[in-house]
Amino acid sequence: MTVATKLVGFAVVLALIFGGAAFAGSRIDVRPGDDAAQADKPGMGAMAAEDGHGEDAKAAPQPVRGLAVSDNGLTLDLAPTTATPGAPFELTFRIVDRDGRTVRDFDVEHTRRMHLIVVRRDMTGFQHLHPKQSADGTWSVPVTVSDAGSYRVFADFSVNGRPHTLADDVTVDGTVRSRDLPAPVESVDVDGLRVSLTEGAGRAGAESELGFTVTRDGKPVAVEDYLGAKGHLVALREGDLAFLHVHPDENSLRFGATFPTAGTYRLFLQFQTEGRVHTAAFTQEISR
Ligand SMILES: [Cu+2]
Repeated sequence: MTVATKLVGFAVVLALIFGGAAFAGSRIDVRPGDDAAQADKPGMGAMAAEDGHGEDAKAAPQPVRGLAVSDNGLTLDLAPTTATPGAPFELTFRIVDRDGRTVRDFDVEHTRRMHLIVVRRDMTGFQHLHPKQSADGTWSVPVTVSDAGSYRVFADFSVNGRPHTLADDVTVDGTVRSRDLPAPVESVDVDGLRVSLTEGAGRAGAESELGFTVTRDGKPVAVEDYLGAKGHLVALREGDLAFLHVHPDENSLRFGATFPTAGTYRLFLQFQTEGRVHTAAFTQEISR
C-alpha cells in the first residue's frame, strides 16, 4: 500500500466513523460547530442552537430560514417548476443529502412528517399542504393556483431532531398582476368569522407574543385542535419571504415569535372550527 492510498483509506475510515454528513460539513458549512454538535448528540445540540432554546444559544440571533434551496447539508429537489393558472398539477419533490441520496426518514412535527407552504411572491394565494411520500422517498401533492406569478414553495420538516425549511420557486405562466401588501389592521374577516390580533409584536430581535381571538357575531368561537395545536402561524418577511419559525402555545391562539429585523411581515394564522380549517392573514410592522 502506498502512502497515498493509506491516506485515502484513513480518510474513508474517518468518514465512516464520524458520518458522511459531519465529515463533509467540517469543510463546507459556513456555520462552524453546527454539524459537530449534530454528530455528538443527534438532534438535541443542533436543535437547541437552531431554535435558540439552548442556554448558550439564547443571545444568538434567531436564524432566518426558507431563503435557500440547500441548507445544513440537505437540498430541496423540486420538479416541475412551471405550471399553468387554474390547472391542477402534481408538485413533486425530494429532499436529498450531501451525497445526493434521497432522505426517507423524517420526524413527525405537528402530527405530520412534511409541511409544504405555497405562496405567491406578493404573499397572496397562501396554501398549507401535506404531501404524501412514496416508497422511494419522493413527496407529491396536487396543487392548483389561480393566478399567474412566481410562487415560493417551502418544505418545512425535521430530520434527526433538527428542523429545516428549504425553499424553491414555481413559475406559473401568464400575465402577473401583483398586489400590494394590505395595511396592518386589528381584525380580519374570514369564512364568516372575525379574527382579531389582540396582542401585537414588539421590536426586532426580541421575543414577541402574538395573541388572536376568534368571534362570530361578537361571540367567542371555540377553536378545535388542528395538527396537534389550537393554531398554526407562519410569518414571512416582505421582500425576501424569510420564513419564521413560530412557536405555538398548545392550548390557545398565542404564539411566541422573534422577528429578526425591522420591516413588514405577513402573518398567516391557521385554525379549525367545526372541522374546517381557516386562514387569516395579517400584516405586521416590526420596529427597530
Ligand atoms: Cu402542515
